Amino acid sequence: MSKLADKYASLVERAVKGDLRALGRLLSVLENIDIESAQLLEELASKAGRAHVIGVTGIPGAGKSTLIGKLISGLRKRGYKVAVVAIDPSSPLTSGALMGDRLRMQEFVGDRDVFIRSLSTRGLKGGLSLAAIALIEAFDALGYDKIIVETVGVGQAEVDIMNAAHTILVLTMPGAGDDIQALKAGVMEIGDIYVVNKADKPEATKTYEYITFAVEKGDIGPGTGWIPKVVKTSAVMGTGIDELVDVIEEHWNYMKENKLDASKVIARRKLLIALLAENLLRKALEKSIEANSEELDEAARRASDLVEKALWLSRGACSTLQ
Ligand SMILES: Nc1nc2c(ncn2[C@@H]2O[C@H](COP(=O)(O)OP(=O)(O)O)[C@@H](O)[C@H]2O)c(=O)[nH]1
Ligand SMILES: [Mg+2]
Repeated sequence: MSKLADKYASLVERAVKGDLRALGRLLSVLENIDIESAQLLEELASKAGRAHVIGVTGIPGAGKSTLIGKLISGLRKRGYKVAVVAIDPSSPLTSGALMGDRLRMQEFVGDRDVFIRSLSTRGLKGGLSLAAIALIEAFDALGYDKIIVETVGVGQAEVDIMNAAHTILVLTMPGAGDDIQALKAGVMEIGDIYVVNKADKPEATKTYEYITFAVEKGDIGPGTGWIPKVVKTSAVMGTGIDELVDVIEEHWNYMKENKLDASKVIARRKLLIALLAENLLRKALEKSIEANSEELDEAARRASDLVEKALWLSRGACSTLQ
């Protein structure tokens, strides 16, 4: 391990052993990346690439957080270690929604194989896409089998993050989205699985039929050859969850059988590298105003290393995809 990363070695070691406080600190370091922690991230990323990343998106109020709570239980029953990255569009300090997410996830306090992290869109020095992908790499390296990412799916960062997911769940609810335009916004049209949540409401049948029709017509879908599945759930009543977990597993198997899982990881790494290089250089340039040329040199060296890695990855990606 490099000298710089020595500083974090014991944190990583303790996190691997299941020390949740150490894990929390490690994640804070990664969320606010700098030259030192970039090296830590690279080392973690070198151990990652195995986890199944599940993106959950849909308009606010569709029931994403509630459903994720149920999904965690469903995945835990099947023996998986689960991490959640919840991206909240509002401030960490004032947001009731963030508190709500935490409260709803309280039932998992004490389960060492579940870890939930909320990221705010504000206050992250390196930006949201970078922080979210860094967390995905870290959870993956630390042996989490399923990493669930919740976002509202609008905005470039949210699109970046959903593109880093192997399986995209798009949540709709009765009444919302009974119009193709609603499904064409952001990443809504590239869902692998469409979930009609709030199926306890009678209007759910109409929404289910509507989405099934759009899928059959080929209006929506990921374009990978996978025909999207449409599933009805009631996160509140806990119905449809087992079926949803089955479909998520089916999609994961499809990705692996068609060797699409590795290409998703490569795409995620390329984005990570690009964001890191951009970030390191920007920070160093800002500092160069204070005439700290040593740090600028170091950042330039690290950025050029990163560019080399990106080129190497691109060549790797070509041979994987051919
Ligand atoms: N009737 C009904 N309400 C639900 C269901 N799932 C979530 N809700 C409610 O919808 C509201 C928004 O849920 P939340 O999980 O915060 O949605 P998010 O904004 O998509 O994360 C809350 O009041 C939930 O209790 C469901 O299946 N049926
Ligand atoms: Mg939510």
